Amino acid sequence: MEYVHNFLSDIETQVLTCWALNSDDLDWRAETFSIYGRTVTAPRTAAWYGDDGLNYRYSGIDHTTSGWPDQLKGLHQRVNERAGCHFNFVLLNRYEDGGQYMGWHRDDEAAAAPLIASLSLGGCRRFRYRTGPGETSTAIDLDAGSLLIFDGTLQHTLTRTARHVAPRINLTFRSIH
Ligand SMILES: O=C(O)CCC(=O)C(=O)O
Repeated sequence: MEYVHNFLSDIETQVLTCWALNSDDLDWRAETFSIYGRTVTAPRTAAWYGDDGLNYRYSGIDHTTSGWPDQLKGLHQRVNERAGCHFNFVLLNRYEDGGQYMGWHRDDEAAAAPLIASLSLGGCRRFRYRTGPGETSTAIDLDAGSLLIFDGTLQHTLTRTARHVAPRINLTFRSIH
């Protein structure tokens, strides 16, 4: 687990946040999952990009890609250099307010490498990770412009909060086989 505070400068963070929150380029989807026969809508929205011709399939949903937008090309390169890895896919999660979240899970699909680099934009939110259910968890408050490099096979969550928080977008860079 490596937390890089101020990975982006304030101005870089502002420009990227403005694009991510407002651009029509981004096709935000409210994904639905089937859990024990019930259809559940995720409490957040998602968008994605990646190298040409990839398909990251998780929770039964295909995520196909056809290249990177100009706004992410330089960032993609810098994240690769910082993490020492060639990421070929980015999943963007958007949390409109403190009621939107991501529950405990592991990113352990055979189709993806375990290393994830997660860039945070917008409102500061609490991330927790632990080795397994019932184990003690560790919290990190993810500030705008920070980069968290972590092993996605650890259990992790983006917690709900009753506090008033600004919308948050995070970009999780991944390597899909
Ligand atoms: O929004 C976050 O920081 C957590 C994202 C996450 O857990 C994931 O994409 O697997």
